[in-house]
Amino acid sequence: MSEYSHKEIEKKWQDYWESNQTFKVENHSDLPKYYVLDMFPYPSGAGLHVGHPLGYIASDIYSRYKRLKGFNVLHPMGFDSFGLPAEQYAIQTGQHPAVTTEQNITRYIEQLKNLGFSYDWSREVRTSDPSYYKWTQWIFMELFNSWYNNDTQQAEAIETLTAKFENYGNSHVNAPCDEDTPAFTAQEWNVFTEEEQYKITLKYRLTYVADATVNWCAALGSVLSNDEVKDGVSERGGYPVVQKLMRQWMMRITAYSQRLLDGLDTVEWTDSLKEQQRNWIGRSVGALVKFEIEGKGRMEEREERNDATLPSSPSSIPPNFSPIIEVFTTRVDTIYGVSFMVIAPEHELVDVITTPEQRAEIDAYIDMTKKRSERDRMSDVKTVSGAFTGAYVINPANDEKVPVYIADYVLAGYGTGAVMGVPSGDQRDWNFAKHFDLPIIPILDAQKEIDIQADATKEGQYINSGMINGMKFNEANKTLIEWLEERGVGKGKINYRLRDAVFGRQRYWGEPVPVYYKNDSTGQPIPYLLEESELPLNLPEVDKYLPTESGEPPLGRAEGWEHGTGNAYELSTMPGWAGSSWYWYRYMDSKNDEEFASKEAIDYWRNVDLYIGGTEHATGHLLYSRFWNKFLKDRGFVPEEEPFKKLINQGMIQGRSSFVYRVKSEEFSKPVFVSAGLRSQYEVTALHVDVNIVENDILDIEKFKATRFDISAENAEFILEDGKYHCGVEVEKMSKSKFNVVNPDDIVTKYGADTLRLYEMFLGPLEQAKPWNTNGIDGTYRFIRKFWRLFYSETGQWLVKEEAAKPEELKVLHKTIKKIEEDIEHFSFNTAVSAFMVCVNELGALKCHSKAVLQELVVLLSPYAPHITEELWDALGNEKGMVSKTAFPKFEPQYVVEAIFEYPIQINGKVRISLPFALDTTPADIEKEVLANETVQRWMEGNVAKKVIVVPKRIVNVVI
Ligand code: ANZ
Repeated sequence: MSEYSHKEIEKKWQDYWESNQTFKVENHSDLPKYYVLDMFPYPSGAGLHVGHPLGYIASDIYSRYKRLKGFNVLHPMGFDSFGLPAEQYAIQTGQHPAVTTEQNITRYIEQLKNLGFSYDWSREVRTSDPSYYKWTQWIFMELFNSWYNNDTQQAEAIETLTAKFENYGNSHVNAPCDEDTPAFTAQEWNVFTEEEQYKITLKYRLTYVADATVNWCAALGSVLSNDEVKDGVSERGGYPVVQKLMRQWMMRITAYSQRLLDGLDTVEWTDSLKEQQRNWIGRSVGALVKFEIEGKGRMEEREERNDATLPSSPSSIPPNFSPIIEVFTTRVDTIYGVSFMVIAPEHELVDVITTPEQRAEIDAYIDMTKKRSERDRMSDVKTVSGAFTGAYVINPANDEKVPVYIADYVLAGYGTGAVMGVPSGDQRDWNFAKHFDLPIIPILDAQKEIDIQADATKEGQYINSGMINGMKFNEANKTLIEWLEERGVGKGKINYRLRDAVFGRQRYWGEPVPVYYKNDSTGQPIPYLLEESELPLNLPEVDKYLPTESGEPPLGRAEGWEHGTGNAYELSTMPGWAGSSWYWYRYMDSKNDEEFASKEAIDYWRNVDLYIGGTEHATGHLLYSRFWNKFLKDRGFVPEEEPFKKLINQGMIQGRSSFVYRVKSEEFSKPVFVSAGLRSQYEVTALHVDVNIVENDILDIEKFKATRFDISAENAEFILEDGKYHCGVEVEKMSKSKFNVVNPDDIVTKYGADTLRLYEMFLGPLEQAKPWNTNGIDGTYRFIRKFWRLFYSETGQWLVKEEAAKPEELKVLHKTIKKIEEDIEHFSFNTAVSAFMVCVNELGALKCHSKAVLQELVVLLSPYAPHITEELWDALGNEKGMVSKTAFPKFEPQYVVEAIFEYPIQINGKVRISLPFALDTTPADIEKEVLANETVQRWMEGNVAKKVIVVPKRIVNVVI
């Protein structure tokens, strides 16, 4: 093929790679391994737009580069194919989500294949496929069969827990468990019935059922995780989300809080991403302090009347009630500044301590709080509100009596849901004290009344502060914690903001949870796991994808869907993040029926070396994946503590919207549109126009007329500039509603995948957000054709010769090799593309046709533009279809060393001129030429040189 035809070339090589399985990799090799992973897509009905492949192009370039560098590279692709959109569509159309999902995947694969990615497609995974979700269910079962041992700092099989119970009861067990876990001795354990024992273990398992406050989205009919809720509405669809208490499957991710933090120090992620995870986990070092309740609460009233249940009581007093409120504080040093206590409106003691006089006020306040989400409550720092319970507690440090309030700035789910209010230490407390006219007790010498949040760690000595008077921060803390511990009224405590993860969705299109229920002796349903041999538990057919009339999830509609006889299956399905929390292992061995991946495969590939994807997964997917990975490691299934060694977030490609301007005038009987440059002369309304009928910002008026029926554009009038209609431009999110979606297929048809790949990289640094601009693509397309011209003449003649390369050509080549290698290593793909452009221009100017040079350049460019380079590699007479399997060109420094040196020439110690000499010129020849030079002779003013000193590659000095 002597004329560059991207259509023919790209199709030819894509077919060749496919039929020859060029990119299939084995799970063993003498070569070192390298695993490059893209965050796999959810196959949406809209297909890919040009923003989606950005990360995939970068990862493909890197994969191809690593292959050339001698690595065995695993580079797979698959689909995160359970999820809400397919289900919403199913609800609207009655189409089974499996059908639309399949269609969407087919379309995605077609689009991805058009771009020439070097995926090993034989390893493709789909999370909604039973052969895949069988293993998601299996991991769930492993989690259910495990507990977390704080002493060994790892998950262990549940049998090691029951062995401890048998020998010591649970007093020696140091493990996260449900709050209502009773204490028992070995003797007691051993006489429990099997059922009682089983129920105890349910409180320790890494997945468990609990009542949890969840984000309930009625419109979506489902629970959402915190990272799926943005500003009080669902991220998908923007529907209202409210707080609701529901019985849910949960995952004990909090057991891993510290390890999730520690692991961040061992991975190569950006600082900002690590910081987001650290904040999400939210470690605080502080103390728990017990305040005894005093005063006229209902508790006392109860004692007076000697009556356990008060007549007006909406709830009863907790069984293990002790008259204490425990607070969590990070500033125990401020305890002498406490002038009130605030507990969360949901705190279990609110009801118990509220006095009859205060009840109405408290009830009204609680009602108000229910309407606010946790997020609103946290982010609102301005509104000061609260209500007095009528009760008091005693500060254990100084025996002072302080009033107890409820206020919604205190969150029920954090710490103990109670805080000691220190107006002189905390801004919110200060605001609160001012509002309710509570005392502000200064505690540091550096402090004035207004000088709140004095950083005690830096300066200041405590005043009016009992046992810590005159001390500095660290000493004060230490002294206080010791003192509290000695008296049993407090202890040091590390708290995490991270919450256990809700693991249930009331939806159809997700993994069924491999659990069924059997009633216990009291008639309560108790969850039991399926046998491993019963997996996968297939998603049953239902008549509709909606909840049942009685409000059960859609799986409640499945007829005859039960385990054995009459044991109901769990009706909720797993959340979106289940299937994506382990998928990188499935790629290692995606066809395995016996295991989620074979041990050999896992031991060879270990973990992901380079992971590329969007920032939106910072606290969701990336935390859950790390959690499951650590769990799998604890149980001996995988070797590495962290799943993703290096992670890069590609920046978002924004849309470049085009606008037309409709004149807002009654005068005209038909619609009138004015070109952008003239719009200031009229009163106009800007309307989005489809970017696909705009080229270089010029509107294709005929197409516009034919497509905009909504504004009866077919008889519209256009006010033009130089005969053309110029569109206005704005950068916005790429989305259908803004008519700025550019489809990669269209670009590929017009310019080819190689050009698209180069252009996407050329747009700017990978990690930055940048607007798509189709206008610039011509330049890249020209580059590709110029590159082709080094091999074929305009008339289609083969230009490449076996002749030896000239030094200038070698210099250009090796300069480029060095630059490209450095750039790829630093993921600086945009600068690499410019370097290629410079190189091709320079070789063009040198009329370079040397095979030795051009063949190296072909290899160098192949990761970026795999099709054209495969074609030329073949034309150069190399092994067909193998440009990706050759070696990356080796940089030879000697070719780039400057061949000439500009010598400064001194006459009697003063530099007068400079003269260039080839580096291999002998000092004798330099001396001769310097003395013969006219300018030098003029400066010598007829004198004879006494001495000429030539310092090679430094200087020449002529002494007269
Ligand atoms: C007294 C104090 C004095 C506090 C002072 C701070 C400054 P982090 O770092 O986020 O862990 N707190 C405790 N539980 C809370 C809850 N459930 N809702 C809202 N606030 C809560 O913050 C811990 C600090 O936040 C704790 O330390 C407590 O206020 C408050 F000068 O106790 B501090």
